[in-house]
Amino acid sequence: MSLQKESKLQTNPTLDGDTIVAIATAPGRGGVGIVRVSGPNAQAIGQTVSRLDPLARHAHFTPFYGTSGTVLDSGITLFFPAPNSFTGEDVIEFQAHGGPVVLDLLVKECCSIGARPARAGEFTERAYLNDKIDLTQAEAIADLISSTTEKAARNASQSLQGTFSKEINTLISIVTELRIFVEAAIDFPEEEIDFIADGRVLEKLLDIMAQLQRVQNEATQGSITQEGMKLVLVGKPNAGKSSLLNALSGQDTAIVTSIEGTTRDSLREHIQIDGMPLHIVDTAGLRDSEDQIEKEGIRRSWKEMESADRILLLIDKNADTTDSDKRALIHSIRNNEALKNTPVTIIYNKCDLEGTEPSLSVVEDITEISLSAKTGSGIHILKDHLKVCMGYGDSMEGRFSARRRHLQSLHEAAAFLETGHRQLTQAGAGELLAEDLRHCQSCLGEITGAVSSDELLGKIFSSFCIGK
Ligand SMILES: Nc1nc2c(ncn2[C@@H]2O[C@H](COP(=O)(O)OP(=O)(O)OP(=O)(O)O)[C@@H](O)[C@H]2O)c(=O)[nH]1
Ligand SMILES: [Mg+2]
Repeated sequence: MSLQKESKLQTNPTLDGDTIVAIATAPGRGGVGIVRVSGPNAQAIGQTVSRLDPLARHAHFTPFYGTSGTVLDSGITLFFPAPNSFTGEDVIEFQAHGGPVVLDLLVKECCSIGARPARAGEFTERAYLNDKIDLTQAEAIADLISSTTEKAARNASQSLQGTFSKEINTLISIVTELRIFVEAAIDFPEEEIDFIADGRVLEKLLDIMAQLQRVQNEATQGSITQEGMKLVLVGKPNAGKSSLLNALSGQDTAIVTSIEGTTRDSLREHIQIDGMPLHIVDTAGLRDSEDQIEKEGIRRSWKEMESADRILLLIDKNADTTDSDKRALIHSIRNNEALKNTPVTIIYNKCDLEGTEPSLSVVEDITEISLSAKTGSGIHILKDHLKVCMGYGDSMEGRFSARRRHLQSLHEAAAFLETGHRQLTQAGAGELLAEDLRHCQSCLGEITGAVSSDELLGKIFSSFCIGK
């Protein structure tokens, strides 16, 4: 067990030997509903409720008894003794009838005889702290449950099986190996000259950099498949933002009229392009307004842009002021501190009015697409462009799911390797390279949870729902 986990077990009040209970199945009515109990009192609770001594991993069909002797329900009692359970602790599962009232009664019963209600994600957190799964696998459970596409579910399942963790652990071990090699050479200076001169370290370092890059590419793919990209449609009133939202989603989601200022509030739609999830936000048109409601709408448009992965800036191709509009809007986006790095694509809408064909060009590093939201012509160009922006290919089946936090850690790990590479090639500084390799190692360790702060763990597990 890692030091971090040991200290967590000692300091976290939730791991002081409490027995926890929650409904593990989705809320609502169903044929079967499961109440799960984990912790040192689980077996005794199982015995009290079922009035028998459950055998390990044996399905007992029993009545479920309340303390007063009344039968609350009947169903299957299952006992998974530690450490061969999901959490690594003694676990009891009651498979009852799936009604909210009967399951609540069972939970209350368990609480009255030695359990307490579980917090969100607490079962998975215990599995992690008891070394049953690592952090990426814990996250994969949440991702699998919340997957919105088949591909996302497949990838999350792969991560849960440990595919992503294996990649990270391989990287950690080759980085560690190289670091030990470099440190040993530093301790024996006469050999240091050798190892730098004969290029073995450089060769190994380049190999690690290439492997990390490959994992980064796959993780990026996995993250897009899982989380999708947030696109925010902005522009002046009547540019056709709502029409574009409808064209992309294939539905009449947003109200479209020829009246400027039709959209007052941000409107969201979740769509897929060939399996790539997209969160599209239609916003209120940007203009100076004295209208209180419109002003608030415009404030929200700017707020939405702050969390965008990409801004689609719509311009009416037939407006007299097309060029100055473009310059003014780009200028106001780039002048906003929070948006200065957010990529922008310019959409010249209403190309049908001109009778021109849809097209794509790159002007001063910004992609400009000419299309018609109304007729749908050129929408496929925009879709292809979005796939390219996100590095998403139909044929590239990501092998595992990943989150933004993982990409961030991989990115930091790669940056340390690059610095280490410079230290080696430009300064021949073995000590500094060793230090960079150490930092790289801990960035990678953060992904699987080998190295992680309490704050990070709190953030990850609190995003789970109760019973997970
Ligand atoms: N000819 C043509 N008209 C379009 C096109 N796109 C939108 N329009 C028209 O332009 C007008 C405004 O469209 P909207 O989609 O409501 O524009 P908006 O940008 O959402 O406007 P606000 O919500 O007021 O900010 C409507 O009359 C649309 O039918 C297009 O590609 N071609
Ligand atoms: Mg609108």
